[in-house]
Amino acid sequence: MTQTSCGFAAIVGAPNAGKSTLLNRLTGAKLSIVSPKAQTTRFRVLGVLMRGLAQILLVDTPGIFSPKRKLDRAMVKAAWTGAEDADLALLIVDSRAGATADVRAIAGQLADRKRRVWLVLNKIDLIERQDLLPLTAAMNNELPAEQTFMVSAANGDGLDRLLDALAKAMPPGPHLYPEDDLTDLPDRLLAAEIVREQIFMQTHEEIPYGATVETENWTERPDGSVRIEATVYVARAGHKAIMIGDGGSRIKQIGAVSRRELTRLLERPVHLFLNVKERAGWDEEGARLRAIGLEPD
Ligand SMILES: Nc1nc2c(ncn2[C@@H]2O[C@H](COP(=O)(O)OP(=O)(O)OP(=O)(O)O)[C@@H](O)[C@H]2O)c(=O)[nH]1
Ligand SMILES: [Mg+2]
Repeated sequence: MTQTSCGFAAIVGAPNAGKSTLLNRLTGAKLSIVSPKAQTTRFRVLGVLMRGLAQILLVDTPGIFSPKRKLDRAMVKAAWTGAEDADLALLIVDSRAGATADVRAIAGQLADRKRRVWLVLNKIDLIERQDLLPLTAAMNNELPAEQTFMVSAANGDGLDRLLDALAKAMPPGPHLYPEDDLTDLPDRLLAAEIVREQIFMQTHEEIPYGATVETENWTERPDGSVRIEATVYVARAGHKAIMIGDGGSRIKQIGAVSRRELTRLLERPVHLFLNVKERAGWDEEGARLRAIGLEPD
């Protein structure tokens, strides 16, 4: 008799390694936001993946770094909880950045925690093949990885092999999610994340790190469209002016691109209203962190 299998694989690593890109590419869906800036992801994002009879539950996590603010501590805690709760941790390494001190430290901690770890060297499209061997050796010095994969989450290289291996590694058992589910991310949170992605793309320096987005109102309209109201909280008065831009140009542009993206993802017309509010210290405020699914300390 054929048997189903199901398990969790957590995608962990330093900020900017390509974890969210990998989740999106493997699931073929936009579940987790991506930007060229570090510390884009703030909470765990689940992707449900079917491969034959195997259900692979992939968990994207925030990058692991030295946390300072309550927000940062909750992000890093969410990453480690993701790794702890999983059957397997995929340690994603940016091949171009190499075996940095930060990556070595994460590897050391995974080894100490005695997690099953697979090493995934990402962004191989950016480096010479001959540089991969020394990197593999350096990383395997830090932790005993069961397997090593060399991939490009951006162009898909090497991902078939990774998927086959993941499917094989899932423990026998019933599927935990319906087969056509893609994620457990609520639409309200997805909408807030899409806006936050545009903030990461369109603002710079400390602005994106000092901002959070919450969906305040969600109204399905009789004509099949949806009206979404979201608040962008910024940490300082100066940030508010930059977020809004000259004559409202910046927030308009953030709204325009977000609306287009949400129309595509939700497959219906979207009316998006963004309101920017100054809220000093939101990043130390339990309620703001819980609003995005984090567990503050
Ligand atoms: N060239 C190339 N770029 C990649 C690849 N994977 C990811 N990127 C880029 O790397 C940047 C960071 O990608 P993310 O997926 O946001 O990285 P992350 O690890 O989720 O980052 P945090 O959420 O901040 O921890 C983005 O600009 C991606 O487009 C890859 O395989 N090749
Ligand atoms: Mg990410």
